[in-house]
Amino acid sequence: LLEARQKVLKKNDLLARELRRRFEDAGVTVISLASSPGAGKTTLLARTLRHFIEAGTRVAALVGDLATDHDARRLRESGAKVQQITTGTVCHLDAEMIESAIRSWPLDTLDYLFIENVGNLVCPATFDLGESRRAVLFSTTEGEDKPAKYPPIFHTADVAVITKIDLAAAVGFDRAAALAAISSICPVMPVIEVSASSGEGFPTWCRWLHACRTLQLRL
Ligand SMILES: Nc1nc2c(ncn2[C@@H]2O[C@H](COP(=O)(O)OP(=O)(O)O)[C@@H](O)[C@H]2O)c(=O)[nH]1
Ligand SMILES: [Mg+2]
Repeated sequence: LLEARQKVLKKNDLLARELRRRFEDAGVTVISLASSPGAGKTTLLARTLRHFIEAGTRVAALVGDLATDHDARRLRESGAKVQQITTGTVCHLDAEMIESAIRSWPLDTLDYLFIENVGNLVCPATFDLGESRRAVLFSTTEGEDKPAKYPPIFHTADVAVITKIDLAAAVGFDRAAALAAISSICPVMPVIEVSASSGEGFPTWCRWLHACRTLQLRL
């Protein structure tokens, strides 16, 4: 079983490496979002797509769920090209799913491609999607100890995003404990605190996205 699992991961890693090369050659910055269900990935992404489209930035998104195209329909309202990937019983996206979703996409017409992973803090940690940067989100309503409970996804992420900060006071969110939990797992992890509803912290999220792209284009 272990051998079979290692083979699957190796195959995924090779394909992800190839995807990353294609994304870099096309000049597209690929940002993936992982979180537990309901942490606010789609809401943040919808606001991000709207904001970028208004600014004339070329954006598209892939979104993974076990079933339904609800999120893709929500995200398409921004005007961006969006494709839903339904995984059936699979609890994460993998590089093969990404490759087949973008096969006919002219990548060089994009500045950013966002990938919303299946809601889950466990399985997405193991699967490289060829993304440039990975964001892990957790909301003020989920408790402060998520990083301590699910270290692997935090280890593989480039930024931690605390979402729904408009609800922090109402749910008694202990901000200092949450920041300590993140830094105990990843001492140098940047943290962004945002409310996709009120827009608080949203400019910081956008600045981080811009920095990712600037860095990629410079390298
Ligand atoms: N108050 C508040 N609610 C939010 C925020 N972001 C998302 N939500 C709500 O949380 C629920 C789940 O959000 P969704 O974006 O679908 O989460 P996903 O499953 O991670 O994609 C929805 O009812 C959203 O309206 C936020 O910043 N503040
Ligand atoms: Mg969603």
